[in-house]
Amino acid sequence: PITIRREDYRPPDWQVPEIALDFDLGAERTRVRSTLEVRRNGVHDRPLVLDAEALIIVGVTVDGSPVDYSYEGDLLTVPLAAASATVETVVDLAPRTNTQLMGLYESGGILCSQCEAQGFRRITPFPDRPDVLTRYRVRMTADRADYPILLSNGDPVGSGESEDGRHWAEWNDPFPKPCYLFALVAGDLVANRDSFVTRSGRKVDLGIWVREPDLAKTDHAMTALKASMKWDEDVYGREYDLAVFNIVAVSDFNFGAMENKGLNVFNSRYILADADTATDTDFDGIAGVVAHEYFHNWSGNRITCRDWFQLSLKEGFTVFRDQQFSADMGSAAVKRIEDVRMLRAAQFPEDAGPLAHPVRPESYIEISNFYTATVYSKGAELIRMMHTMLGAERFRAGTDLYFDRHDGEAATCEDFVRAMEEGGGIDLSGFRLWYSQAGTPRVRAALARSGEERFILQLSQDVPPSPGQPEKQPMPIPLKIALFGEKSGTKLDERLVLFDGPAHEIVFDAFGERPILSINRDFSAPVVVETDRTIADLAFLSARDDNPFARYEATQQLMLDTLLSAIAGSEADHAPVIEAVRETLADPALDPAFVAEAVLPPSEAFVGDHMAIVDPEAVRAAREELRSAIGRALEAQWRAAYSANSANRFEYSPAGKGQRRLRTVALNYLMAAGAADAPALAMRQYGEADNMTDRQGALAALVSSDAPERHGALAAFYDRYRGDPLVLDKWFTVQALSTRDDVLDAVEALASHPDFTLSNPNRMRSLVGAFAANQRAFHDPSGRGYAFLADMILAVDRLNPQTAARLVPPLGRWRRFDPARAARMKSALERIVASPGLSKDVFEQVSKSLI
Ligand code: B3K
Ligand code: ZN
Repeated sequence: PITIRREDYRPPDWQVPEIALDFDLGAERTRVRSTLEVRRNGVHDRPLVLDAEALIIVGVTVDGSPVDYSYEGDLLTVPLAAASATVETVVDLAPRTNTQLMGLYESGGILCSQCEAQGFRRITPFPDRPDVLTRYRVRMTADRADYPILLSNGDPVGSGESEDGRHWAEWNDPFPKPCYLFALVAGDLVANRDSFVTRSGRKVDLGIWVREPDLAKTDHAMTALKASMKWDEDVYGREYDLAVFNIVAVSDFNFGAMENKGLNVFNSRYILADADTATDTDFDGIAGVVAHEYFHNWSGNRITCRDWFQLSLKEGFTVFRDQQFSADMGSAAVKRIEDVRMLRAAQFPEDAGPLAHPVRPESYIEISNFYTATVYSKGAELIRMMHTMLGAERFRAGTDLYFDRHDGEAATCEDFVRAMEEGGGIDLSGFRLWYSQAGTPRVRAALARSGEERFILQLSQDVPPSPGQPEKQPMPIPLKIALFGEKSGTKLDERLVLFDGPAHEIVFDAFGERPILSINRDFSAPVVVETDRTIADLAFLSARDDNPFARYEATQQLMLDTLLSAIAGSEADHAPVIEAVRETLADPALDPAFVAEAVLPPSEAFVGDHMAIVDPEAVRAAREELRSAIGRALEAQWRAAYSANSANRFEYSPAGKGQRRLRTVALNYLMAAGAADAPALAMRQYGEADNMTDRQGALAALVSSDAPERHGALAAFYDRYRGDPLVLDKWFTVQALSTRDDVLDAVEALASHPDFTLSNPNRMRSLVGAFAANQRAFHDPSGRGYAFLADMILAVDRLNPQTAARLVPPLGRWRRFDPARAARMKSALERIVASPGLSKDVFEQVSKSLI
């Protein structure tokens, strides 16, 4: 396979200012006639080379005459003498047999397209690269009975009947766009319709298109869409630019959703929700993804990426924007905690492993493998750091300049940074390292007394080596810090420190008492911080820090330190953690949503990440012991929290969400305490719930227990929801994530369940993805978990390489485990890479994981 390098970027040989597409649609066969106006770009004599993957070429003409083209190795080469020409291609494709879900495919009877990153070449021959910007006119003809609705980008400009029960529609998108933003949908769909009036007074027709039985589950997405449109006007001054905005939900989709211009296509799990079938997390996810895709209209579509190495230009920025939106719509503190938890669960391990890459990668074999936590979530942290250093107002001046200067262009990360420098008035020369250096910086912070009166904060950093980058330079790290008086409890100092050398000292004058350090408040930088703070210091901050994130973090650190020393074999002292949890539960100033986050111990994976060699059994045992100790010591408090938070009517509101979350956390502690009535409480919660959050919470608690009730609950859940694929996914997931010892047997059996299928990415991930995230079960010493995952990767790869490749990273972490496990993980990888007919997606991930 060929490696593509960032340094090899060259502008396109040909531009395509206009395209007219004519689709004769059918699930078995679709014929695509495509008319390209092409223009030679610069002075050269190279032919027109179009990307074309898995297409049946019916004919090619230039200015109306047949031409001697060649089609080899996914490239269609057309000789062209003039500086401009009209090139027409006619090709056939077969949507029904397209299991990759890239290009034009069929999902539940709907024909839909997915082009990012390189799917357009599977629809029609085209220079499939994001720096070719084209105006699209699209005509679709299809059977009216099967496909009454025909949608594409932009505005509808005409429709009518044709012969034999077929009909047609035409759409026109006035905004030049890269081909990855092209979309087409044909199907038997109904819409939730609404409208939005922009701040300049233009009316936009909104439609969320689904299959008829799902219509009642689209209100939440619509509310989120309108809120996003308003928010982007208020916060970034960005107005929507077409008369129509459509969203379509489909059940077979490789990832979350796609921001096609004026026609977003969504995985149905990020659209459909009602109280009975969706959890609060689902509701939040829907609002976040609807906002994310909508925000792409400016950060991605109006200004796109010059090449795929710049992916974080649109993704990092847009994730940051959706995070800000969700923070504004609910609890900012809880949102920050959730985002950091995600970053640590997915991005930190990626950055520390064989697939580590900079936010702006230098090379790839398959670009689909680079839609990563690093490009997305770390990319968002980079934007956040700029926001922190500039402040909201100057940050806005920077984004205004960026949008102004690059509107209608394909831009680079460098363009964004320069706009921030000039618009915001800041020097970001050193900051650019964040785009080019991989690896999570480690910061050491020690607060020491110097003489009688003064204190010195000593900071040092190092950035660990990563593949291809053995030596690192120190990074500029914005650290929000504060000092609290140990005796008075008051805040003695608070500032933003820009730490940009290998080491740095800050001197504080007399406070008259010992200060306690609060650092990386709000998680101002995506780094690992090690401090010399004592258990008492952490307990102090856990009870009194006025920064909610820092307060949460102190409790987590306290729990982590406790777990790590238990794992290391010392007598586990649970008392400080229990006291911290007791205080948090008793603090009337805290909202339940925050409390629920703060009292949960860090995940098994997170604890494992802090060990030299991960010991999954020891982590599980220590964590379960701690949970049980907290449960027993505070049983009365958990009972009180459980009944205080039993709302009797579902309401999707920050307060309602917080109560439900804390209630199930309390239930889990009562289960961990071994309270005799806990399974009965769970069963009652399960039976009485008027919402999925409570029901799933109760089910998950039971499924991890030995309570005999668990069988009945699982069976009842299955019977009730077997007809609803998104809910059935949850049934697979709770079993795959169970903490019981027999998970592996259960998962293997579920893989043969009639409702399991490899061809639906949601279902596949609900079982296989969830299982690989269950540290103790996946890393069963027998190696069965690894063999199971390898089998799944190979089976899925034959259908859908993108989805298969995304399952590889858990096996790539073999260096983090003992020699016996590492050998088994490696041999699973070796078995995969030795298999004939491997996709380049899986090949890239596996071969890099073995180095
Ligand atoms: N831009 C798409 C992701 C496309 C993934 C292609 N493998 C969704 C998003 O980030 O908004
Ligand atoms: Zn995105």
